[in-house]
Amino acid sequence: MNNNAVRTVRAWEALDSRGLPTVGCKVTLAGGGQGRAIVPAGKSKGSHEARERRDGGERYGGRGARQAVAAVNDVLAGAVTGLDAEDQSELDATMEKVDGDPRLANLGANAVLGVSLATALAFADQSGLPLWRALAGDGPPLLPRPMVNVVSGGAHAEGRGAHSRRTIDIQDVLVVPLGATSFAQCLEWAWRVREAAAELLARAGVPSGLVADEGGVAGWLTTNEAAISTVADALQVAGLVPGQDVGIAIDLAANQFYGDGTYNLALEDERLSPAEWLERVSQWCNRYPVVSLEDVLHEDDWPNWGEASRRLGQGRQLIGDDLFATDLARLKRGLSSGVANAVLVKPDQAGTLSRSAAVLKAAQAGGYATVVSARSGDTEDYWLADLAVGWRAGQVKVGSTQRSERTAKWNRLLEIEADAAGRAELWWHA
Ligand code: 2PG
Ligand code: MG
Repeated sequence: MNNNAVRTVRAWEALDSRGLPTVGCKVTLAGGGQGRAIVPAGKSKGSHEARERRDGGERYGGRGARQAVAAVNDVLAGAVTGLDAEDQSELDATMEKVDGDPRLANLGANAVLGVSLATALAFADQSGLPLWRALAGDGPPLLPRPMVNVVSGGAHAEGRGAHSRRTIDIQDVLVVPLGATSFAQCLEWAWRVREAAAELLARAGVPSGLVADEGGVAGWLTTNEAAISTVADALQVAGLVPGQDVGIAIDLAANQFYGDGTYNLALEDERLSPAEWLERVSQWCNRYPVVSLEDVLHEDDWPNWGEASRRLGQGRQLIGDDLFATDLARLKRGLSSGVANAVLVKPDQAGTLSRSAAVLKAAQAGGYATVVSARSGDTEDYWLADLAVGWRAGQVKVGSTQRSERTAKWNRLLEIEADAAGRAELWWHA
């Protein structure tokens, strides 16, 4: 019998970093290889993502994952048992067929992804290889350059406001250590900036110990721009050259404050037309060393995305997250109309590893940059780090330099770099 044949598949209800239920899954192969994965979940989700299955009812406020777990144990296990774990595309295609819905709404994308991931890990284990090596083949690893969260707002800091103080509308202000020459140095620089930002806020009387979902400071600020200027000031305090050593990245997550055709900043009590909003973002880009913008507009605001790409995408990374939703058809629309120039790749948005890899490859073939990303509700797993290296993605976004579900991925990347003993490459040396 083929050692790589799937022998058993078992799922259970696990918890993510927000304490919400998710799917844990273990796959064993005929040769004894094992893989285990826990599925992450987003909060600022786009409407074009694959569909998670949630139980409803009273348990966990309706967020239970028992139905998704049952879908694995009662349906998917039977469908994939005996399949060759080396053939990830066949395995994923089989599950897509059994589900029957393009967005995997019947069994649940959380069920399907659990099996997809655990099988990839089981195959790597069976082969005696780390997952990244099983995906990348020979050659030194390409470490991704990280984008690291410093100040958070929007859905990621929800509930962190108090009295009349609110958190910012834009979701994440992050740093990209452009000039660092190793992954370890990237992290140390990002840590320095986060420390300096927290210190600056504390000195200004803003509580900085309050941590958002991804480990960034849940800043109580009076304007959205203050979050960006704080990070820009923190770069100087940290002794790093803005725009050269370290650039600023912003995930606007504009879906979250879009309504009735306008972009509505609650903090400033402003309702901006798309043109006014783009003008505002463009001013921020002129004032601060902004090297990357994500979800600058609503996910279906295609005409304005075209305008944004012409206006803001020159010499700057423009990432589609909710816009592309790790969906090949949406990415192709972007590629053919010149919308954005980079894609965020989140396996749970796609529902299978094969779909995620196809989006990544199509983006790279079309000259778009690729950023493999965790979710705001993540887990202690580190397979995402292996995917970023194995797929040669170039960039990774995992959250801040604290909270164990974040450091699990950073620690894995540090380990891969250390194991390579000086042979690892870091994407895009300055
Ligand atoms: C994002 C992600 C990760 P969420 O918007 O890029 O930061 O957030 O998982 O809540 O969608
Ligand atoms: Mg995003």
